[in-house]
Amino acid sequence: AGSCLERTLVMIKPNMISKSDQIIPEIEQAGFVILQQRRVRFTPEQASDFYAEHYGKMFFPSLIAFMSSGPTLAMVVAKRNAINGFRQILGPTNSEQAREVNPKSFRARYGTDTLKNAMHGSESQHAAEREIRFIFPDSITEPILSGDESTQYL
Ligand code: DGI
Repeated sequence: AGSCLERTLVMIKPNMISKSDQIIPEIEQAGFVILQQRRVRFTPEQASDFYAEHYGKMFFPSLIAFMSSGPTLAMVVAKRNAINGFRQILGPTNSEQAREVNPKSFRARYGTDTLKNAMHGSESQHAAEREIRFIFPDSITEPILSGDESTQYL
């Protein structure tokens, strides 16, 4: 463990989908392999399901409105330690904080604030598995979690 090949779900959110041609090569240059890619237009109901853990919070209605305001580009990307590795280059949730603590991060450079933070990256192995299945229901469903080399899929 600690260096196993993982998949994570990355999304370019509606406010930055127009920058996809610029952002995608940056993801690849950071060593991530894009395995699957899909443009989705979340309905409010789908956005609510995707972000169900935040139901009831103050920002939930604005989050759902934002995520269903236009198309999103979703990708399954792979790398060793992809989940934590992508969270690193993604930066913190709040784009303004990202500009302070990690100015090179995606959210620092492309995000506006906490809500319109440009991109998504799964935050745990459990979340990655769930989110990949949510967006790519036909995706490989074998475990991606184990450190056991025999479970690697590439
Ligand atoms: O995993 P993250 O996207 O970094 O953060 P999260 O899972 O805690 O929250 C999901 C999204 O919900 C986040 O990308 C933007 C929105 N959000 C989270 N916390 C706040 C928020 N939006 C507002 N306006 N205020 C918040 O405190």
